[in-house]
Amino acid sequence: MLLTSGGLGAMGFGLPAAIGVVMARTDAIVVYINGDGSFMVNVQELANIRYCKANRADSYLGNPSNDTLIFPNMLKFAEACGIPAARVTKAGNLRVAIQTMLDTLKPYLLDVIVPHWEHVLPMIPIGTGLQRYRYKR
Ligand SMILES: Cc1ncc(C[n+]2csc(CCOP(=O)(O)OP(=O)(O)O)c2C)c(N)n1
Repeated sequence: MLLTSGGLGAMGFGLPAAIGVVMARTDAIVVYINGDGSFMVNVQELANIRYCKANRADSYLGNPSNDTLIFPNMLKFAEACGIPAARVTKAGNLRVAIQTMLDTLKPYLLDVIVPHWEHVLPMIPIGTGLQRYRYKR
């Protein structure tokens, strides 16, 4: 079976489409062929390939107290793109890490690991907007 977006089709189609075929046709060996530019459009789906065993309302990205279990390894993404990067897992190291980032004065990735039980604030109730958080003098 050949699945294709066709000539002049949408870049980025291939990798998610290949994942879909793997899910639908568990008996098939799926080969995904793509240009590097199109691969980059949805390259984050590589993480999805490892995630897809369960549905979750939040993402569990490994254990911050064990660097080798953190997934995906954002530092390697940055390295692959030639961008300096650092990771912070403890709140006490955050200030220095941010200062290092700001002092770098060029593209820099700071991967700040936040415990998954932290809330995403502000919570915006359905039907309202951000207006109520607007800064008032
Ligand atoms: C979403 C989207 N944006 C832009 C284009 C126009 N476009 C067609 S081919 C192409 C370059 C594709 O590069 P790559 O995936 O590396 O394949 P190559 O042809 O270089 O082997 C572009 C920008 C497109 N088809 N889809």
